[in-house]
Amino acid sequence: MPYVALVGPEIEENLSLRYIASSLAGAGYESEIVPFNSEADFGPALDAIARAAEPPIVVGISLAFQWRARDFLALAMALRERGYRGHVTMGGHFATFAAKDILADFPEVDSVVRQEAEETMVALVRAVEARAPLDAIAGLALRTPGGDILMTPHPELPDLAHLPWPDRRGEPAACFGHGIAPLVSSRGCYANCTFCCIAAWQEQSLPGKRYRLREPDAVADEMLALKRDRGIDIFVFHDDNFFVPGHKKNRERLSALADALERRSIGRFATVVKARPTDVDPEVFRILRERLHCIRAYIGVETDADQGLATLRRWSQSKQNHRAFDVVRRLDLYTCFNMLLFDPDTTIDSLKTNIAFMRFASEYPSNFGRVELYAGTPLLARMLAEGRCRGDYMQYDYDLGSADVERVFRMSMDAFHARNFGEEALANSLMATRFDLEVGKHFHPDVFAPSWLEEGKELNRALSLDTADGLDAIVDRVERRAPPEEDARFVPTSPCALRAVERDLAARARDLARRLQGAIGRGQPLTELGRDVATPLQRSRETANVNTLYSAAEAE
Ligand code: B12
Ligand code: SF4
Repeated sequence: MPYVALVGPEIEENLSLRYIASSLAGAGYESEIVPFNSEADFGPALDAIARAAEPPIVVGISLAFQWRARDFLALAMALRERGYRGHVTMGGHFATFAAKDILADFPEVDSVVRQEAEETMVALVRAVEARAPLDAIAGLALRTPGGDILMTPHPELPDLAHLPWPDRRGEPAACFGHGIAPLVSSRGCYANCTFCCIAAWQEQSLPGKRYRLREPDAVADEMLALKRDRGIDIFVFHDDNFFVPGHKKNRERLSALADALERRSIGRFATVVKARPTDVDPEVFRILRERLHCIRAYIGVETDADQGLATLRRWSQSKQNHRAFDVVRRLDLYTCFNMLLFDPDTTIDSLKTNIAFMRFASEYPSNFGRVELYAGTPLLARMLAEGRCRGDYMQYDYDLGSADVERVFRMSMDAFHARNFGEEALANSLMATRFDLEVGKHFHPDVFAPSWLEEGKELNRALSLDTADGLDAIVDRVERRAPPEEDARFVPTSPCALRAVERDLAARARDLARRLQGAIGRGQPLTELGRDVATPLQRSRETANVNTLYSAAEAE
């Protein structure tokens, strides 16, 4: 029986692969999902395909995360080295935008499936099985016999109303025994931020609109099935943006979903969503909180500085950021956010504004970093045009707008990398503790002590304020023109001082999670995993290197 191997990160149920798997199943093809989450999975992933009793007819490799592209390309190389002779294809955002370069540089890869892939992948597998030509299939990038790269026509987007639900094989994640599932009620986002590959990708298919929706009843049907068949209580909406433009439309859409769930008597459940600050309207969020039982809304603040809002084309203003947090505070809704402190135009003043915002919202978990230049984005195009990029299509690097800001960036990454992006990054694990608390409060109010939530907020506040203090101290040092050669010995942000704060807060968080678990008396807290659901497992190492992984494979 011909089958397809689908390789990608399975940090949680990977909807990209699982939507493709269910479409393949609908066409009569089995698939194997091969997780490749980190370097440690390289050998097992390779073996799963290269040592299979029967090789898959097609290997589909996900290149949704650009920072992992080298790892996945290394896998394609190692597969060929091990003698795999079937068709190797790639897909996802990065693969779509870099299709020509990938096919030109990696002969191991036969094709790239561009854009949303459910239907193209079925057509591709059918054609490979029948040994039929591939150039009649829309949505592909191919190498011609002459070595040129052929882009077949842009594909039709799949009709969300008719796509089979994602394949849910395997055990679901859980928090205190409450099953967790990711799902989507839409694809795309109406906004058009300069740094966002989602907007750039959707713009290719639906110019000017950039999103499409599923009907509330269809979403409610999927949620009910997940609840009944898999014991899911917590629904994590991975929609790029759970909201549509216009508060009235959002009120109607959210109410329609809540009504549909009530009609189905779904019982107790909770949701997790993502919003832009401009989506946060008191009435929309009241419905979200009270009727869709939202226990966490990520709010994409990204920047509060007028300069950053313009550079990133956020279509939002500082007052809207502040208003959004006033609304969630009034609703006592758990929120988290990221700050893109560093972008190509960042000034010292923008840094100060953004650090002040971290203080303003300090009881909510946050993280900060630099804007990366993702393939396909207007920001990358601008930086290339300005001659400011280093590296190549695989990963572009750049210097910030001024030497002072660059110095602040270097010092803050040295100081805060472990806290923000390390293996046990406290910025992530405290989000998990806060999630545990919200799950306890929502599902177990009878045993939940309100003081625990205050303790949780205090932990978040302590971390945010410590980070803000450190960043302010760095900015101050740079503004005072203190000697750069002594930056590494700067005491307020020395690893020793920062790690001591982190150890203390981590111990308090574990203690809090243990007390919570003792009271609830079932399942495990997410704190034990060290990360929240849907919280980016930040890159723990610099981008892995093709040669390192590839030689590891050769050595086996
Ligand atoms: C869920 C999610 C996660 C989950 C990961 C879940 C998992 N896979 O295990 C979590 C929360 C852990 C996560 C983490 C991160 N994420 Co994330 N994440 C998403 C999100 C919101 C949804 C993905 C999804 O499931 N969509 C629904 C499915 C159905 O759509 P899809 O993924 O587009 O899949 C379709 C096509 O892309 C294509 N396709 C995809 N894969 C494949 C494979 C093959 C073989 C083929 C043929 C086609 C194909 O076909 C699919 C079906 O139509 C996306 C946004 C987005 N729209 O993709 C960001 C996104 C992918 N994440 C992003 C980033 C940056 C990260 C982090 C690096 C953030 C950080 N700073 O730490 C981390 C990295 C994690 C890691 N360790 O690698 C960026 C990637 C940008 C880029 N070009 O690299 C995105 C696009 C968000 C953004 N605004 O920029 N993320
Ligand atoms: S709001 Fe978020 S998802 Fe939408 S375009 Fe901007 S960064 Fe992308």
